Amino acid sequence: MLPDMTSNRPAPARPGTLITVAPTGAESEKASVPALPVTLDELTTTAVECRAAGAAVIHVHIRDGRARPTLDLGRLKDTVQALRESTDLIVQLSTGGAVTDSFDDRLAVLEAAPDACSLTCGTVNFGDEVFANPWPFIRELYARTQAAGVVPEFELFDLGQAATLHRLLDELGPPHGGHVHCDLVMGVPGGMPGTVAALVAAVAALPDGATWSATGIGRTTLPVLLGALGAGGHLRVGMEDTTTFARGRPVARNAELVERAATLAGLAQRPPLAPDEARDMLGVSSRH
Ligand code: KMH
Ligand code: ZN
Repeated sequence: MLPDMTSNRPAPARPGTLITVAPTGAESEKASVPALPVTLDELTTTAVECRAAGAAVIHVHIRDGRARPTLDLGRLKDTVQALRESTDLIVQLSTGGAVTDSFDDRLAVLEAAPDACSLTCGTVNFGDEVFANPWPFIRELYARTQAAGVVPEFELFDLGQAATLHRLLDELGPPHGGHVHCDLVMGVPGGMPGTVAALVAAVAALPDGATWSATGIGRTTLPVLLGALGAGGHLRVGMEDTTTFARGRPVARNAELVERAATLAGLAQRPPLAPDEARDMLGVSSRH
């Protein structure tokens, strides 16, 4: 008779799946993607729908009155406030912005006092553009997150960026909240490919004890999502990363991407974490 390999094993401490929704981004144009949420009303409606569908974190890029990407501080503050009033989602502001944003404007994002922010760990070719993140900028941004009490999510677009994350932690110590959480952004033209092989290599390079999510750009969305679930990771989905739900079928609402992720996480026996469970995991204090 075979031994029972399942008895007396501790249950995994965190069996759930953190789902982050990235609803807007800086790259798609409203004129070509009408479902993209660009106004504050559209964003808060999206946030409420995505919360109901299983999201716990919202990764936010905002647009100006003409739907162009902006890092206007007043708008960012209004956005943080409106999202806090309409949902209990963890509000993560992008410090990546658009490839055209200045380092000073990207640093100033923290003044909008979000719960969390993205922090990209290196420069990457970004299609025909360059998403610039030189070491002095990364270091300064990280130091400011520590001073401001904002929890960073370390964005890795390529394998070598894990070395910069280790350097950051070695030189400046742990992030606010004490926990390291990374997001693998895969399939950007110029970054690591959106493949399971690349995902496994990137996860192996992360610091001990770190949690991670992954997102695949465009047609890599589903392979990366399925690979991340299988490898014990968390998920980021949203129209920042893909505007196509299936071949020839545009995304109608961000919430349908969250619903699909939540369904697959449930099938994997790792249902979505609620925002308070996500706060606990990420070290984000409650502001409600
Ligand atoms: N829009 C890209 C240039 C982030 O939000 O921190 C950068 C980006 C990463 O989306
Ligand atoms: Zn972003």
